[in-house]
Amino acid sequence: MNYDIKKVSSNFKIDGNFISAEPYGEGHINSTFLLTTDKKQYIFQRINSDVFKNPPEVMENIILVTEYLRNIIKENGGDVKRETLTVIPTLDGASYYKDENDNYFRIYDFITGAKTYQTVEKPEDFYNAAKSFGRFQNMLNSFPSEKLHETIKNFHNTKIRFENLVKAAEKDEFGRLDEVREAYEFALKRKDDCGIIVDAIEKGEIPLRVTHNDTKLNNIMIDDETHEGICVIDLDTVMPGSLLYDFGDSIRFGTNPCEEDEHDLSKVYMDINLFEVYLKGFLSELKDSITEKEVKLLAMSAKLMTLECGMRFLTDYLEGDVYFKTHYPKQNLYRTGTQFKMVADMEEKMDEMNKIAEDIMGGLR
Ligand code: ADP
Ligand code: GN1
Ligand code: MG
Repeated sequence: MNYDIKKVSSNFKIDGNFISAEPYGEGHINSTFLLTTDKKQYIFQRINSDVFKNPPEVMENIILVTEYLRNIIKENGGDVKRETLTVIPTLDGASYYKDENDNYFRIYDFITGAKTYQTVEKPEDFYNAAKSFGRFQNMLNSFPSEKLHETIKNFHNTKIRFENLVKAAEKDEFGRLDEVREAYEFALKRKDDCGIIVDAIEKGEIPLRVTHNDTKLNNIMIDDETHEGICVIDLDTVMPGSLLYDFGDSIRFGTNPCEEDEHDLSKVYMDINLFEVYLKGFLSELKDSITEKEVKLLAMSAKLMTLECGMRFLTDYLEGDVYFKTHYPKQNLYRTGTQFKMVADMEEKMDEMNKIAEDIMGGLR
């Protein structure tokens, strides 16, 4: 770590005197710390500029989106301090600080009385998360999408994710292909699936909307008392996308009863009850805007987002673990294993999943 958090934070308009900064949370991308002063707590982050090539554009998006949300929350009589992120400005009034080593930093108000979860502990929490992600999408319905920068190009282009995996395997820079052959072949067999959403967007069969694009359970703060999904966080990838990306990614992460890097794959499966619970919450918010075609692709999107994420973990393993944070040597390989086990299980349950989606939507029409 080539930065001193106390020194960096002195460039921001924070309340009180610095006491400590401790690593915080389980995000895979940014470096996150809980910053404590003698008055308040904050979230201090070093933005990962290997992943986000243009951090100022990321911050521009976040300011636009949070200001937009703040107005809606105010109109609805909500609590703007807890229901969206608050960016703490620098002494110069900027949304980020860049140091002499080209590190980019930002500070958020710490949202109190709520936390994020790594796995679903209570189905109600998952239902509430679904409602919040649905509401988030609704609130951004009329947001002028042309104002948003594409913070990561082709983020959910599953076809390109597939091509990247093949390139990494062909290069096999770290000599890991033999070890991952089975997983690699699993992905190769599903090449034709990769175009299902991307092609539907290209053909104009499903709409582009402003979406979150990273809707896993630990990107939503659940209130400790009411268990409502109080605030959608991690807004780095808010950009034009498909509602199916947001739905599918929540199912990928939340319906797996285990951690994302579970070693014992016999414990990993897609909990279809949780699929139903999430779908009910999500559609209760989006029933009026979701299209017929999107409804037909809901179940498939869960599989595709899981396949895509598995391919990304596998690509990163083949490329020497440079993208996702890892805490031990084969973590990306274990993550790949859980994703592909989930994909296989979803394939077996696909008819049932589709029927659940049709039934829930039927009841709401
Ligand atoms: P990453 O992009 O690395 O996933 P996140 O922005 O999601 O980083 O932050 C990592 C974790 O830090 C979150 O999962 C959450 O637990 C916590 N966190 C982030 N922002 C806040 C906030 N404003 N208040 C409280 N906790 C937060
Ligand atoms: C990353 O940043 P975080 O941990 O919320 C990743 C997502 C993956 C997810 C897998 C910007 O999310 O796309 O689905 O890990 N974010 C980025 O857990 O790549
Ligand atoms: Mg996150």
